[in-house]
Amino acid sequence: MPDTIYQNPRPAGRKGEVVVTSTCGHNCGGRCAVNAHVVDDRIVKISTDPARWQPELPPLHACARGVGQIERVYHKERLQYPMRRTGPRGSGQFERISWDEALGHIAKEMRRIRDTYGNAAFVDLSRTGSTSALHTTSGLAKRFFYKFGGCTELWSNMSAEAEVFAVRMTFGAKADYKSAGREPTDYVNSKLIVMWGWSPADGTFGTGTFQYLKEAKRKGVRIVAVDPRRTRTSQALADEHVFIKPSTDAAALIAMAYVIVSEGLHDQPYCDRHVLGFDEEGLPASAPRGGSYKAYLLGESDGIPKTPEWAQERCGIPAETIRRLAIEFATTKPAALHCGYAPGRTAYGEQFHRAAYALAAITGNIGIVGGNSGVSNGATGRAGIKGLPTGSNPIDAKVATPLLADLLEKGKAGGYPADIKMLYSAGGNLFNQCPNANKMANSLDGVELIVAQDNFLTPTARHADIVLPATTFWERNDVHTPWAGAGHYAIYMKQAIRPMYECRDDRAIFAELAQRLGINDYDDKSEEQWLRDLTKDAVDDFEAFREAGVARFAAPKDAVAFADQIRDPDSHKFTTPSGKIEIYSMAMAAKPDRYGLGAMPPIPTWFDPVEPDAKYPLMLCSPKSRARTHSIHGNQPLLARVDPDDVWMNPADAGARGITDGQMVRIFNDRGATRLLAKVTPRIAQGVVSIKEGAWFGPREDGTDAAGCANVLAEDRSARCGATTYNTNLVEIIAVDRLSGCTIRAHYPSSIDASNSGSV
Ligand SMILES: Nc1nc2c(c(=O)[nH]1)N[C@H]1C(S)=C(S)[C@@H](COP(=O)(O)OP(=O)(O)OC[C@H]3O[C@@H](n4cnc5c(=O)[nH]c(N)nc54)[C@H](O)[C@@H]3O)O[C@H]1N2
Ligand SMILES: Nc1nc2c(c(=O)[nH]1)N[C@H]1C(S)=C(S)[C@@H](COP(=O)(O)OP(=O)(O)OC[C@H]3O[C@@H](n4cnc5c(=O)[nH]c(N)nc54)[C@H](O)[C@@H]3O)O[C@H]1N2
Ligand SMILES: [Mo]
Repeated sequence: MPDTIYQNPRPAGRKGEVVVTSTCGHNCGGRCAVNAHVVDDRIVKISTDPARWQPELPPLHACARGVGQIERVYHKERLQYPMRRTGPRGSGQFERISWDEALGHIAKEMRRIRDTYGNAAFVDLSRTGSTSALHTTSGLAKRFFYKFGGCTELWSNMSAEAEVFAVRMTFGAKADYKSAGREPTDYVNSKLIVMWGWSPADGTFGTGTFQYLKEAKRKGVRIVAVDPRRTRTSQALADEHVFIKPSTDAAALIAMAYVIVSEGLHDQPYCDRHVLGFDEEGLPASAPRGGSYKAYLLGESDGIPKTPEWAQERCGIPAETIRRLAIEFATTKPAALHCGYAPGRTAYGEQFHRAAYALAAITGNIGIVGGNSGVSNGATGRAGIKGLPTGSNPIDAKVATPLLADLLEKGKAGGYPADIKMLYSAGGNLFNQCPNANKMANSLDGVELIVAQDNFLTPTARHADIVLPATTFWERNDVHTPWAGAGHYAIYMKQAIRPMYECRDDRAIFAELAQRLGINDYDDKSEEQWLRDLTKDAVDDFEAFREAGVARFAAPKDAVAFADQIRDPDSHKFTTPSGKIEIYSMAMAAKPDRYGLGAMPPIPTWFDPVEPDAKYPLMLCSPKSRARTHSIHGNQPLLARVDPDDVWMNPADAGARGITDGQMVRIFNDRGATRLLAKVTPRIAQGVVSIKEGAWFGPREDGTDAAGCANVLAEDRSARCGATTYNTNLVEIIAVDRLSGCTIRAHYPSSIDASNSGSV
């Protein structure tokens, strides 16, 4: 603790301005200094950390979304008072009511629903609108529902469940994905960095990460990108870009391991000492003969050697490239594999991450300076700052998040814990962010009460019966740690302005609702007392922290996760059953179908991700927009200019459909349709198209979404580990005649069934 530095990241204000530091409280991948310049209780300007780049004390420079907070907070569509629905769900017709009426109605209905149907009839849809320590929207809602007797819980992480799971299975029950990577200060120590489905210059992945990568490039580190898109990160940094089809990464990684093993380039002593399941040595007696990864790679267990030619057919990377990359990765030490979450948001996403860690393991790159486990998060975790205590769910009713639409449609009849009667969404927009938006919107008839607590009338709030206006982070005090453990600092989010309109803090809303339900211990501390308590293990001078804005904690002892386990394996075991890195997971072998979502084998294994379907020949992926944090900012025209919405198509795919750059197109499959301008570009692999996630679902009367919402196309399917599968979806695209509003049928490839294309 004596190492903590308190730092002021504010420029001087103009005369009459008070400048206060905060940070976007959202789930945006960064955690930057966002300063409000305030005059007479109004934010007149937003600035950021004026410091220049220096790797030892990286400045916390905000991006366009941080600057866009001024457009957001004073947006004319801010929710101003509680409202009750007057028209059909989704119509957007509401009337103003008082807080007393709104909370009274919710409390009365919640009691009735609990008495009539039991607690499993409630689903908590609260999510990541605010991810700060105290006013964390999902934490506040959990605390509320758990004290109320519980609810059906969407248990899996929408971002990274495949990684959360794979980290636990490979590195042990106590390994946390947020601290299983390495500090960006270590990037310069690598000889080779492979960015695999990872683009921190588009989807922020830690404030400063892109700067550190640039620093590594300046120092001569070779960088390779593997992505269906030539991303901004790849353009700026990569010496080589390798195009791959989404959902097929495990094939490429497995074939790389095959090459390394068959050429004898793996690190045998490292495997002997630290790894379980690379070869037959040390496999538990319970494992089948030929159960090792090596046996699988060489085809000894299934008769199929996992050659680069085998992989090429599946992932689209030329066999020669796979072979060359594999040899380079194994012979350039230290080499660091950096995975994004996106390739894990696929039908067999856990296999991707497990195959990636296996590659890092067999080349001896885990736990060493300049190497990496495959995880791109940092190595620090939350640096001792606690989150709001939530308690635990008194009832055992869990559903994997990607199945929300199916849960709503089928309830008990579909094998789920209950027929759902009430949905409560505080700081979430799951009708937009979960897959299969149309199915969700069409499955609400049996739901008796929907409450949305937000800053805007989002697609989710538009379907609510009662809408409650929440404050933004500018209107309260809080503390925030870096996103996904990326850095060792915290930001004090100082209140900049008084609560606007009739808005209330999420914490105050839940506290009052709890009281109306007879729960008196929901909130027993003042805001300041809470913040002191949550930070006391990390911050030695609360006043200094509050005054300065940023607390910089000491860096972790090792910049790379698992350094202790590799340096001194006898005293530091991995928390897996064997104490080693488990390419062969004993936990998975003991219980292959962990979640009732299908069996997962103990070693990384290839599964075909999608049924080939002539009707929908294009593979869709939906990465992040620089103009949004998920759906947040989706209603801001100024900010939208930073990264306009469009659908990326390869010239060959566009040409075959008579589509030209800038033309309006219809993107569709059996689940729905949306429209966007086509961006025809060689920057995307042939056969793949891409839509930035988060545009606001806006169905027109014919059911077509008009705004480019990727989730009208995504299937509500869960990976076996509980991960979402946004990047395993097939679509077709056709040109739309903008003048007549009709589909241009002349350009149909003959294999396409026009019956679902309709008019736009
Ligand atoms: N197709 C596709 N879909 C995806 C993804 C993808 O890759 N592809 N990615 C997924 C990922 S990684 C994630 S994390 C999820 C995110 O899913 P969500 O967490 O549902 O996403 P947001 O769109 O950020 O919604 C947050 C909501 O909180 C509101 N909000 C902001 N601040 C506050 C506050 O202080 N109080 C209250 N009450 N509300 C507030 C915002 O207005 C917004 O409506 O989306 C997932 N959806
Ligand atoms: N601007 C911005 N940044 C964000 C966020 C945001 O909303 N906006 N959200 C934050 C959050 S909550 C999260 S979880 C992270 C998400 O972080 P990621 O999941 O890493 O981000 P994505 O943008 O979904 O995808 C990263 C890259 O993977 C590629 N990709 C997609 N599918 C595949 C595939 O199957 N295989 C391979 N090899 N590549 C694939 C995409 O083209 C993209 O370039 O981002 C964070 N950063
Ligand atoms: Mo996420």
